[in-house]
Formats: sequence, structure tokens, C-alpha cells
Amino acid sequence: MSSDSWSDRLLGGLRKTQERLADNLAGLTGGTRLTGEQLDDIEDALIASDLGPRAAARIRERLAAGRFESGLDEAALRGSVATEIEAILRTVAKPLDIVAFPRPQVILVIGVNGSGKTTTIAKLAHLFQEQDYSVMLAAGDTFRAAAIGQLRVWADRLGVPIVSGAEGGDPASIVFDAVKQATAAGTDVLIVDTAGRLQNKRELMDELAKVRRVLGRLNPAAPHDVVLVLDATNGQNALQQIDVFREVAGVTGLVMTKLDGTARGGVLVAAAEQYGLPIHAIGVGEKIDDLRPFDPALVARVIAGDVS
Ligand SMILES: Nc1nc2c(ncn2[C@@H]2O[C@H](COP(=O)(O)OP(=O)(O)OP(=O)(O)O)[C@@H](O)[C@H]2O)c(=O)[nH]1
Ligand SMILES: [Mg+2]
Repeated sequence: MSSDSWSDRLLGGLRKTQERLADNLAGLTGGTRLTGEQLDDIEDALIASDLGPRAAARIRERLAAGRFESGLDEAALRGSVATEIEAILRTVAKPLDIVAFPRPQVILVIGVNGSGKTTTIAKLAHLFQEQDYSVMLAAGDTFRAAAIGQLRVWADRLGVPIVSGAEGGDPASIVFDAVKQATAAGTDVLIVDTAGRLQNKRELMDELAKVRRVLGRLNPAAPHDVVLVLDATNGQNALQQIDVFREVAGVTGLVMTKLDGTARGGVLVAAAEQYGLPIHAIGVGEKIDDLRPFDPALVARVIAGDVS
């Protein structure tokens, strides 16, 4: 698989986001400096493209300080916006590194229903396999049988072991078994699926707290990562989920999925600016290799339409 095919998928996936921003920024031309009115228009355009008020204000400020030596046109503006988006993304684009000692590194994957947790787990497992790490999965979403079945299908396809229990079973005991097995087998990475569909915040908090307690008993450093999976199509609601899950689960990093087919990809920039949490990978499709860590310069240029 070449990196070119990933950039093509990225480009294809983020096309709607790019078009939205291009439409919103269209028609701005002028001299070497932007006028106050133009800066207002740009800030509005960035907010309308889901980059959020903070990133929009920061980019506005940077553009106000800059000069367009050969005059402002759409291409020059796209280039400048790309540079500023890159600066925001660069601080958070961090692959999920496998560094835990002793092994396994335990990665708890959380998020609301349908955000893409289970698919993301499969994609992450595939990424780790590509790096020659051994992987085990734990079916901690016992809320419905189909969820366990879905993870098992992925495990079989990837050829990785899975620890699961019965529907309605206790996730904490499954996680306990999984950590024991992964430790005994010397597995590098244990990825734990969780349910997002609990009745309310309190129930979710209790369940995740219990899973953490049990993990900590076997390995005080676990979970090493608590990765919140966000669905980019949710736009600004995805950001509210960061607030909730940070409170209930101590999120250590994010994965943003479904950046394909939405015009709301600017939310990636909003999340980066507003939370500063590591963004480990982005998803641009349903296939196993449609998720990767990202190059901030490339993603910024794609979003801003600064690509030839
Ligand atoms: N287009 C697109 N679809 C995705 C992406 N990631 C996941 N999906 C799809 O989103 C749907 C939900 O994904 P799941 O992985 O089942 O989500 P989940 O969070 O585990 O859902 P529950 O277990 O029901 O809470 C599936 O149809 C996936 O194929 C992505 O990056 N792009
Ligand atoms: Mg699931």
C-alpha cells in the first residue's frame, strides 16, 4: 500500500470539507494587506466551515499580521490559511506509540454509539500489525450480541485473538481476563471495545470507572491510553462529547472518523485548537486501511484547498 493511495483517499474524503471552505472564502482579492472587513469575512467563513471560533480568531489574527507581497488572490489566501491550519494541527498530530513496559499496552476505546469505535479498533489493530506488534482485542461492549459478533468478525479477518463474554456480561471481568491473557502471552497491544449506549452519564461513568479499577489492579499503568472516537459528521456536537468523556473517562487522545463524505471536516481543526489533546489518527472510509496517523501539513493543505 503506497502513501500515495492514502493521500488520494484523504483528498477524496475531505473533498466536501474543502469545497465548503473554498465556497466560504471565494471572491476575496486585494492588495498586500487584508482589510478589517476582509478579515471579518474570513473569520466568518472559517466558523461557517466548522473550524470553531477559537481557531478562526487565531487564524484571523495571524493573517492580519501577514502581508501578501504579490497581492491577495484566492490561491494566496488558501496558502496562508493552510499554513495557519497546519500550525494548529502540528501540535496535536501524534501517532499512538507502543511504549508500555511491561506489555501489554492497554488501549481503552470509548465514544458514543455509532461513532466508529469498533471499526476504528479493527483499523488500529491493522496499523499495529503492520508495525509487527502482536494485538489482542477485548469485547468490552457487552450491551448487545451484535457488537461482540462485529468485533469477532474483525478479529478473525485480522487473525488476532479476541476475549469476549456473553451479551449483558460484566465488561470489567472480560477486561480482567483479557489483561491476564495478554500478559501471559506477551502480547504488545490490548485494545478494549466499550459500550457507548449506556442509559446516562452516571451509568457510563460507573462502568468505565469499574473497568479502570480492574485494569489498575492487574497493571497500575493500565489503561495506558483512553482513546475517544469522534464522528466528524457530528460537527460541533463532537466537541461537546470531548467535554463529557474527558470528565467521565480521562481521555488521553482522540481519533476522528468519517471525515469522508462530510463537509464538516473543519471540526478536526476546532478540536485541535480547543482541546489540545493528541489526535492519533483520522478515518476517511470504512475499509481496513482507511485510518492512519496524519501529516498535519498535508491535511491542512487539503482542507484549505491548497493542493494542485
Ligand atoms: N464513511 C465512513 N464510515 C465509517 C468510518 N468509520 C466507521 N464508519 C462506519 O460507521 C458505522 C458505525 O461504526 P462502528 O464501528 O460500528 O461504530 P461503534 O461506535 O462501534 O458503534 P456502536 O457499537 O453501535 O456504539 C459503521 O457502518 C462503520 O462502517 C469512516 O471513517 N468513514
Ligand atoms: Mg461498536
